[in-house]
Amino acid sequence: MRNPPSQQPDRALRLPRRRFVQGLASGGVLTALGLLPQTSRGAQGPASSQVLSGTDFHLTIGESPVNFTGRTRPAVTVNGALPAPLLRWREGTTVNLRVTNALPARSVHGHQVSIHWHGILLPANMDGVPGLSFDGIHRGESYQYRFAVRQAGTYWYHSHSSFQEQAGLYGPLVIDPVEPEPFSYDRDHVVMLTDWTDLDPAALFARLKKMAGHDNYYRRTLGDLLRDADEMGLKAALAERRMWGAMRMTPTDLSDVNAHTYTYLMNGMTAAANWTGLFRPGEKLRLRFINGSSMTYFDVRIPGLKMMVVAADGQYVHPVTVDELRIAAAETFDVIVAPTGQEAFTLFAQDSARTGYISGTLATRAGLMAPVPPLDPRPLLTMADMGMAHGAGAEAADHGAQHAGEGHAVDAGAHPAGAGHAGDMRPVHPASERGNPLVDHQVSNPTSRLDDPGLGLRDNGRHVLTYGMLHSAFEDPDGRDPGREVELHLTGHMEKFAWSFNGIKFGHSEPLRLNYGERLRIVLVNDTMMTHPIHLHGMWSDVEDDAGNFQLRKHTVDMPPGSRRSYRVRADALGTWAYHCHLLYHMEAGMMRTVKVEE
Ligand SMILES: [Cu+2]
Repeated sequence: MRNPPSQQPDRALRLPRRRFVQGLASGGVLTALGLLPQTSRGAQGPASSQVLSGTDFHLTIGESPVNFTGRTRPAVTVNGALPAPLLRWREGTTVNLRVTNALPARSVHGHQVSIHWHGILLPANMDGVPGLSFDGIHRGESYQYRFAVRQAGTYWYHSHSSFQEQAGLYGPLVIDPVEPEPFSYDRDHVVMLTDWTDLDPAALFARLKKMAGHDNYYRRTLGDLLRDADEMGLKAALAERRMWGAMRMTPTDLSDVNAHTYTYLMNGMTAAANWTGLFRPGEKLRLRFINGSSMTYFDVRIPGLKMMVVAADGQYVHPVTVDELRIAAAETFDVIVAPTGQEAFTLFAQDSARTGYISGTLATRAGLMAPVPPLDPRPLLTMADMGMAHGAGAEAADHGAQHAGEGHAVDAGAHPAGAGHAGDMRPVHPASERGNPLVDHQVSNPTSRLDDPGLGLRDNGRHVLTYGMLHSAFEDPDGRDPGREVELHLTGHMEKFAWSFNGIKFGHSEPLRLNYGERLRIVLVNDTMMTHPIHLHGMWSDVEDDAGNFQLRKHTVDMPPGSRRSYRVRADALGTWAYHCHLLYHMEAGMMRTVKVEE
């Protein structure tokens, strides 16, 4: 006879031992049956899946059935796990990683695989990007990665082949340092946030090309218009609407893909499965947040707890204490928390478009939960978010519409009066953007926005992390001033789902050539209305403050809509590297360049 589920908290452990991966049955299936998601397996988190440490690893990439939604789908897994095993390396050692492609013959996920070690300094032929670093790993074959570990911190690894990252091929990477760390804690938990879809990712990409707005059906209504007219006057409200129309989007287009398509996961578990990280009262916990999503920005907080941010992208920062942080795809943040006064706290990560969330729990024992907050209201993009001069509504709106419709370079003289002020950075747009059918917008007044918490996080009553608050805990490791400057514009066309640098898709672009040993400045201007986390392989991106000084070492630099940010790069890694937006479908659509570092 079966016991009622409430008396069987460890029921998941007795499920038939099929090759289901971590977190799945306790996600979709059990929830669908209305069972309580109190699995002791879940309570142990990723530690109960696989932690591999040392210097020699064998990783086998295959397909495993998962079920996060009630439907069983094929995921791409490493050693049968999703996320892939937590790899624990030690700075100063040399790691050997044998990666075998065991995908089945008719896998929808392709016949060639790869693993890229995100944010890791290594020789170019160990970087794992098919076509640039090596040929990829074909079915039945293996590739031997071997490199010296020259850094420490929280990183991750993922496939760089077709859409396998979306299908589950991602895992956490923790490197223990040689030197003592500048902070203390009693135990650490990896918190890896990802987005899962039951769709074949290639089909999702095809849908984006056909219907880029599929997941953004919040059209504004007549009621909204009247409310706007009340606030800004009818003429301005109508003009603003015209502008949005000309830009082929609405102020609610915040993400290309969201919870209408995705199920968000924490360490490979759904919110219902409630991943739980344990603590003993009085302990300090180090949480290693990793955003391994393909397309999702998460806003993370733990109601009732302050988070002291101690590292960004694996690199120490001067500690800064916040209530909330936004984590772009591919970024990592390490925070220290000191849970006290409650037995359970909710780890809450809502997507930046406020369509869904993933949550888990920090608790003194398995099976506890704290209240899960509601989603914040859905924010609206404003003219300022587009880097548009924010003058009187109508005038600025007409101006915006004109750019959007014609897609030509900005004539500075055409700016509405009052838009300019001292210190304005009037961008000179690359000639390749002019008359380009793949460019639907150009920014006229971009700023760094380093002090802007971001859309949906302003004035929310919480203390929210910004890039401006993050300062590396070390001086500029290079020390030289940049010898030259390269400016690149992030460009796109919303409706065509076309994404590029300077209006030129990857397939048509020339490599960006760096001279071995040089220190240069890269300036990025985001001419689109979406955020783009930009990742340079093989070398650090040393983000500058508004005065052009070294501020923050990163491997992935978030670029909000309409922003202009600069960073220094030391071209100290010979060879061919990838440089791209880390939103998977933006990269696939063409927002990628080859970087060649040559003698
Ligand atoms: Cu992008």
